[in-house]
Amino acid sequence: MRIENYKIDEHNHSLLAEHKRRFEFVSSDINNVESILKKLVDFNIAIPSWALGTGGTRFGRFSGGGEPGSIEEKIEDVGLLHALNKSSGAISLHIPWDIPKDYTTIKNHAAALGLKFDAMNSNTFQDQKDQPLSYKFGSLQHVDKAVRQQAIEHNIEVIKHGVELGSKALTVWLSDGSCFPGQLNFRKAFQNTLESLQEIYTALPTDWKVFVEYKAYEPNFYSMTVGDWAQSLLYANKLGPKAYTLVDLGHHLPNANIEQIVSLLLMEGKLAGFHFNDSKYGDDDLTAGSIKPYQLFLIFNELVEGMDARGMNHATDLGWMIDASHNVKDPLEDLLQSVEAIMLAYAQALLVDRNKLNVAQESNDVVAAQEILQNTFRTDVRTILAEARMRSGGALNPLQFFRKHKVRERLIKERGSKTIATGL
Ligand SMILES: [Mn+2]
Repeated sequence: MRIENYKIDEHNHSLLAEHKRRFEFVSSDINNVESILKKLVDFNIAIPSWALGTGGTRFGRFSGGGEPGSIEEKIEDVGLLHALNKSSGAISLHIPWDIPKDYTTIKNHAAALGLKFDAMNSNTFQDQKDQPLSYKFGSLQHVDKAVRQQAIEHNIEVIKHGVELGSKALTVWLSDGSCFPGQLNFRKAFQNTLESLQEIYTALPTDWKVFVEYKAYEPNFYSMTVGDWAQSLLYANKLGPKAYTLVDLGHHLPNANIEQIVSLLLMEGKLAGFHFNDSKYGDDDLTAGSIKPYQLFLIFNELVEGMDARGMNHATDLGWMIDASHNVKDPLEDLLQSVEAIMLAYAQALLVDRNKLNVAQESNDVVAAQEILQNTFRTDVRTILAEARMRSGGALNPLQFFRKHKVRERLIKERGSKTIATGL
């Protein structure tokens, strides 16, 4: 299904008077509101193909209706999100879950909805049907060269699919590691992984990047071979200038200072970008900003500061993606909430008075520094974001539109109530 533009216009018209009143009130306190609006208009967050269906836990999965059953329908769903919020203009595909049959058709389909192809994701964390060798004891780290070779070839195949679609990056997340002490020789596991990554790196086109994603634990519970940002950075530095460290917010040990990690990776020019989600305990994959919105703001505060220090383009120089899973919510509603939360954190970070903060830091004025950040965080910028959305042709209130116009009901009517999205 497609959302008709006139319906968005009608929706915006019905909310316009109230929106204008709020926008004028809030923007009167902000001196650079036009430049902030421009940055918000430019900023987009990619949607991963696997977040469009209901996720699950190891205890079960409760599918909703109207889930996308094919790559075409997944692209269509991201198109719906993008039509409403104008900030979801890219999809991130996962191989082998999303192998395109005909590149041209898929590319045209995405382009018609204003979508690009973000980073491609490989999968060596599970065995596929008819796969000759198993990844039970790892993939790129495996003690058997033949298993490593199979995983290398898979990653190279993912790059080839991405080249056809116009993607520019490969994200490698490995579940490699060990579950018990003594199972692995850490050094050999690292060296095997590095050698394997080097072969993949060699296959990268000149204008491509490889993102090395780390994770502290799960599915391996004693050691992970790319377990934290230090290990990822070791690989990225040894691989070369096209390799970067990818931060997934849920992949840290509890209470890690992610904003500091981000700041230092940016300083080193090695930050790839983000997988946004939120968590209370571990890799919970909850809606971005739903548990720790202040942390999300502090991360964006470092991102904006660090990118500006290096003269980077906020919208295009890093990879921005959601990596979440929705066990009890409508996935599309959940994604609208996540994108909103990310954009709000970004908007607030743009509002931070950097000069004042710098003065407070240089004079050890701890109270003033804290006040600057907290006052900004407590500024309600929802109407600024709504204004940016409306100017781009999106809806003033995407979630309200989604419900009022019964988008999910229409998808169920088209696709049926028993569809199950491929992937996790
Ligand atoms: Mn991730």
